[in-house]
Amino acid sequence: MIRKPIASGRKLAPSRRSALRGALASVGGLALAGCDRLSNNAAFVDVLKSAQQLSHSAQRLVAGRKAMAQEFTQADVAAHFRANGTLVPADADYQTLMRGHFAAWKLQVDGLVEKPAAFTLAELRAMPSRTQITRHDCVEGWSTIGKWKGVQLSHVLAQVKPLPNAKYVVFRCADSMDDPSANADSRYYESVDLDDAYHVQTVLAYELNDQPLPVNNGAPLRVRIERQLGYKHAKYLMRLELVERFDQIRDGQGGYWEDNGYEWYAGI
Ligand SMILES: Nc1nc2c(c(=O)[nH]1)N[C@H]1C(S)=C(S)[C@@H](COP(=O)(O)O)O[C@H]1N2
Ligand SMILES: [Mo]
Repeated sequence: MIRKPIASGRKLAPSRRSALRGALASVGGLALAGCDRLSNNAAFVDVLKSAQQLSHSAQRLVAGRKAMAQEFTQADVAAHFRANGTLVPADADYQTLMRGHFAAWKLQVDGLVEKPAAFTLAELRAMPSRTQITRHDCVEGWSTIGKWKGVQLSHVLAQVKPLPNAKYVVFRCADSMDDPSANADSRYYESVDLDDAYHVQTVLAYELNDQPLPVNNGAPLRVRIERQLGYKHAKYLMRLELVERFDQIRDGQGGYWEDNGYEWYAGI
């Protein structure tokens, strides 16, 4: 399901602007090769300027996977950030962590890495942080703008040192999606490739709207994958696993909703 692109009028990030400039320069170069009189022609310059009003999706084609998701201002933040999916994991191990205010919680980071590690919330909070106000788009057709604070996933990955064959990050969550007493593993999970893992706006968020991340929204830690739909933004993170392939995990599609028929790459 592809959602409608955001309307124009947004401010381009510097990296995006220079990519766009490069693209415009080559458009100009091609045209001038055919007719260099046009370079002094005001109408032609207008054509170039209008190219700056390219649709959001065309800009994305120009700038590629590094393009930034739109960031908003404090005035745009919704009074209440809607919650969806699991609201309070019923799993006994999560319930115990929650009762202890997540003091005993740790994020395990392992798989294809040189130095597997486990990080406490205090350790993650002590790392350099990024704050971003973004719009969350759920595949069900609703959106909410919220302010997130967390540590960039790239920063955490730099500490565990992914091996050359690592291609995806698998997010393992605390919440079982059906009867948590069942033996089969039905916990929520997700995965992204390294382009998204190292994206500037991919953060492991521990704050929402200047408050500790509420349980409804994934306490103590959830990931933000700002260029993709809501179901990629795994809540209740317990473990990050670096893998070369995910076709042998669960039903092999790379995520709980993917195993139920949704797209693995849910770009917006
Ligand atoms: N662990 C876990 N992560 C999850 C879900 C879930 O049920 N469990 N739901 C997904 C869906 S469909 C959406 S839209 C967002 C909702 O995040 P929110 O509750 O903060 O709005 O979380 C995503 N991540
Ligand atoms: Mo969603």
